[in-house]
Amino acid sequence: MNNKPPNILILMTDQQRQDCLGCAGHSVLKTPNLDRIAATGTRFTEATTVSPVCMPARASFVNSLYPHNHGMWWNSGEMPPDDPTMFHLLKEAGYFNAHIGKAHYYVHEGVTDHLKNREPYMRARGFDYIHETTGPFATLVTRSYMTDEWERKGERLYRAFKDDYASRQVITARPSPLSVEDYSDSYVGRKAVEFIESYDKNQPVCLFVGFGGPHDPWDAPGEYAAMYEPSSIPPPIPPSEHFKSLPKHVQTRPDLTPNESLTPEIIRAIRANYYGNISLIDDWIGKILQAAARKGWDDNLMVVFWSDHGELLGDHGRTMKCTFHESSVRVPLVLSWPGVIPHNVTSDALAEIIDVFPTVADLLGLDIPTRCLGKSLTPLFANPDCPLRDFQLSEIAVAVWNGVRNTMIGNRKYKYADDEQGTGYMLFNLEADPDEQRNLIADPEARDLENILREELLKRLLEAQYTM
Ligand SMILES: [Ca+2]
Repeated sequence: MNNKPPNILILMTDQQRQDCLGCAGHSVLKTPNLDRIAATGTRFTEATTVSPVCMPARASFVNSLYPHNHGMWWNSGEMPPDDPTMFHLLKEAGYFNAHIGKAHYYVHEGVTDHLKNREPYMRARGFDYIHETTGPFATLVTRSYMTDEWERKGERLYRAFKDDYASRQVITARPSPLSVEDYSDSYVGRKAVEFIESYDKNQPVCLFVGFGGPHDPWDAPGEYAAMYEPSSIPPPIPPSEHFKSLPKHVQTRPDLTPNESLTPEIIRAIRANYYGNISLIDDWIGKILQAAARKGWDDNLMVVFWSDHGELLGDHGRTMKCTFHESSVRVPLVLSWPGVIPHNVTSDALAEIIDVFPTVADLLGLDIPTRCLGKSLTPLFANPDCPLRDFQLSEIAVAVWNGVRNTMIGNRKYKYADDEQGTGYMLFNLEADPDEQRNLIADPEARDLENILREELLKRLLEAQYTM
């Protein structure tokens, strides 16, 4: 263990699938910089989100609790002011905490007209430097330093951005009217580089960089929109017969855009554009790592890379997330700290995104707060076969479908989901059916399996009863 505290970079993307990394064996997508982080660290191939939607997942990441603990089951609510976060712990340990880009720990749309008005909220969650941006859709209605810059440029950039979005009522892939330089992920990447270059405090720093992409609406700009040839794009998992028996929120995009517009051509086009957006972010991650190296940080640098949830991207005839299918709940998760975390290692342990907080605390030699419900991954760095947990838990309530709470439990072999009445609606044998084509919930021969998984689900919920 290095005795000097490392600088920490937490790099996150919004809505990036677990399989969308070059180092995960993707057949088309190239992510050389993310691959480099993985080569210098440990990549968790089976990591899942504890909620397949923005705000609950992000709140859970910073407080290591599940949605049923912190109360945010959807993109609504706020983190309680006295809720200790990973950043409070780092601050107590002497860190200067900076946030650049999308945080989304409170509602962006309709609550404030400019994100700078919420800096006291962010400060109360442990951040010392705050430069927030909205995700793509909230940018239509909520201003930020990014939209200020667009307006300052005087080229009607903000107007062009809004007009473009207004014309995307059906699912489509089309380059943003913004240049590569002005595109939101370039803005976030550039601000992160500038922060690193100008950092002059005599404190270790934890810099959280939140990219708003590759979240839809599939508007990667300029050359990135043309980087991947649609005809080379791997096809989606087809819809299956059982799909129509699933709850409405599983069948349909929460924003109600009809799935019928998802033709094979559109799916190839949105996939190609999504990959282009990931490549744009990957290029910026390369520049951020270079800036850190120029500053001498790479002598002792911890890097965490993760995403809040996946993206169906045409799988099962649907886009976006909010379901418990693999494409939606599995996320990339990489931790790197050369000399401490084993390099070029993959682990298939059943990690959850709430494990990062206790892992970072453990690696820094800090006491893990007892209320953290995630598990430290550090025993896996010494012994990759060390048992972690038997099942992963994920929760969501989709507001536009009456907010019914849904809970999932799963591992590499099985997956089960039910609603708040305890009615099971999803049961997959992932070993026999990795594409989740045969829902066994109504299969009399699967009753015993369903009962076992429901019991495991209840056990996990009993183990995680902390209430705010
Ligand atoms: Ca998200």
